[in-house]
Amino acid sequence: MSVVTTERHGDVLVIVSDNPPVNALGAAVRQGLVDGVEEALGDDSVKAVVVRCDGRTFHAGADITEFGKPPQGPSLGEALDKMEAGDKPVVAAIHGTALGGGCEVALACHYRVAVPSAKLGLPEVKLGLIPGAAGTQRLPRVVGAKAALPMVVIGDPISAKKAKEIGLVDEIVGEDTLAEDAIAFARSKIGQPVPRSSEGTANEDGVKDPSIFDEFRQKNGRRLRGFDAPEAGIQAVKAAGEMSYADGVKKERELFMQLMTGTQSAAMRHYFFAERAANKIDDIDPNIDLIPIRKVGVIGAGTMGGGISMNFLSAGIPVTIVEMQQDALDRGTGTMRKNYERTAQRGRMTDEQVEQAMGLLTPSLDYADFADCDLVIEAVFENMDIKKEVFAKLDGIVKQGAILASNTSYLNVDEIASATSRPEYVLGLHFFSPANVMKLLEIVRGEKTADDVLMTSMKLAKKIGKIAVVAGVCPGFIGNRMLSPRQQQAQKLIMEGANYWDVDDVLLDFGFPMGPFQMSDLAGLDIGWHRDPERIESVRDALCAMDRRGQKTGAGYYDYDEARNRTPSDDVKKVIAEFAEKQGIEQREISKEEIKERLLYPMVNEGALILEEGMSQRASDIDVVWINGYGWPLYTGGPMFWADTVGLDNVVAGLEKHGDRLGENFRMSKLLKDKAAAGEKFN
Ligand code: 3H9
Repeated sequence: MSVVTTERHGDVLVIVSDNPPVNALGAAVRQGLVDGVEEALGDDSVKAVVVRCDGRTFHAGADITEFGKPPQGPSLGEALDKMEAGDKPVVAAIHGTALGGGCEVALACHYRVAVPSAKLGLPEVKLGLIPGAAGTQRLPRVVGAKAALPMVVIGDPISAKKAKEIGLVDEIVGEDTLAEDAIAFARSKIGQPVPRSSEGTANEDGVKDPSIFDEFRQKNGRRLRGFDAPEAGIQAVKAAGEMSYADGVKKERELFMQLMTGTQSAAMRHYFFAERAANKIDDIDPNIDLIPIRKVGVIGAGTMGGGISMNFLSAGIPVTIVEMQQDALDRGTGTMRKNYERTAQRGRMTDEQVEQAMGLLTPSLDYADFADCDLVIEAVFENMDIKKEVFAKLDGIVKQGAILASNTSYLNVDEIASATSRPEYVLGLHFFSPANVMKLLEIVRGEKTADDVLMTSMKLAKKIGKIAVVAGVCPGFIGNRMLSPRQQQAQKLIMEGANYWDVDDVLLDFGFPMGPFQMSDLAGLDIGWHRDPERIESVRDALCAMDRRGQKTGAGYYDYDEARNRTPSDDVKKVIAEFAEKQGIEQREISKEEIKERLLYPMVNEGALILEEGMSQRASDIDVVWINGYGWPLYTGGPMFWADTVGLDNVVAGLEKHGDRLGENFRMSKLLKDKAAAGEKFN
């Protein structure tokens, strides 16, 4: 059956697309839309048209899987020009998410009606693109440049209500009566001159006050740093005010094509599919029966335990949180409340929602209160003996069939599981700090973890808004295991003479939010310090003894001014040089190129080892971990995709070139070497 069909309702022709799952605008759909419009225009008895979709959503965009392949059938732009050009009113009937090309379809229609739950948006920027079917030219003409900017440049969808407020939607219709209401609306417009988005004049706001563009750049500069598409989006929206519609469309096309053929968009499209692939567990039936999770227990009310608890409370799942001492419990729950209240102050939660969430929390000093929990997560001190003690205790208390999870970031989950009589119910749920904010969740699959336990955890992750990736049991799992060689290289590099600020700057320039030495200063150098100023065994000991304990003392690796701006310190450089001399390491000048290669290539190698050992299901999972947990720049696609763009042969050659400098622990991955030799890629 055709993916696009037409239905007659008296004098109204309804064009219906049905292309699951998201009614993406593939070649067949575009052709169907053109055919439908031609049918309407060619038939005198048709007086108005409705464009609608069956299934869960209005068109959610162009078909991303077609990108990079030879174009087929009519382009979306051509189809939409046809749709807009006629004199019979065309009404878009929107439910679900009218995104990207879908929003452009709606814009090309003369009118738009939507159900209250619908969302509209131009998320192309999240794929490293801008809209490519005149969205950047029609939208500002309908809603004004000021309202169009965030939609094109940030790309978050807006609600139907907001869309009505800014003039993008003409009428909100009944949630369950969209089809009929859209037909009635279309009929009410018969005989009236049709408003064409391409002829709108709302874009004049940007001509009258061109400062809105710079203001927008300034306000969002940090968030958009390193990305190419946002600036292209700003230019396209600006062009909508300065150029004729036809020239504006040409400009949009130029910018779109530049982005489409660039690496950033390829990387971001890779990430789009990577995030969805990470959800899938290769050897488990996705329809397996899940364990109902109605109540969660959390051990530890510190930063981690509190943050973990908030995820469930926010999702409406009751949490019992247990601490050893009343004051620690009070402090922990107090912090959780404060965090919620701060969110409410920022308008992202109502006071009622704060009370609702906190109302689901049961603080306790007694493990016995975990008895009826369906999932218990421990977030206690990172020490194997303590963890095993905790799990043995849980095993005796928590009902059979419940999941027991460790938030360990490093330890052997199989060994932890061995402390229980039910290792198949044990797994790792590695949250990242702050756990109520960070998106990533590493789910560590133990040797004996049961399939339903793993799948339940995956689904639960989605429910609490996390991006979950499955990792196998190995020290540090995926994320911290790959961080380790980078940290080792950073330390080695400064001993060999690299400026520590160059090490930070290389990572900043690459797109990380922060380098390792800035990070140490921010966290505080005295974390885990023995506190004996006489005992100086490392650079860190020396700095702490000098009372350079990080940002909080105004100095760490860097000197800090009042505004916390950093300046490199000669004193620190000297301390490092003295240490190097003591260790017999000769210092030399080290280029930024070498720094970059020695920080990043060993990470790729570690990722390859992780794959080789089956600790990650697929290379793209590793990319998802590093982008969401460690600030790896999205526009490079993650470490493994980035390595593909560098060329695996270049990565191997780089690693071989640095040879012994990589340290005695360095072990080249066979998988990496083989792939490089065969001219293959990870993705
Ligand atoms: C664009 O429109 C360019 C234009 O300006 C014109 C150019 C000329 N294409 O996310 P889900 C798949 S750029 C192909 O799990 P949800 C997805 O991979 C596009 N496939 O569901 C998954 O497959 P699988 C602008 C797509 O309910 C399945 O559908 N639009 C597309 O959590 C279900 O997806 C966007 O960027 C697509 N466009 O969320 C919107 N979209 O089951 C992108 C989805 O095999 N899409 N798939 O893993 C989304 O944001 C979400 O999918 C959506 C649904 C919110 C719609």
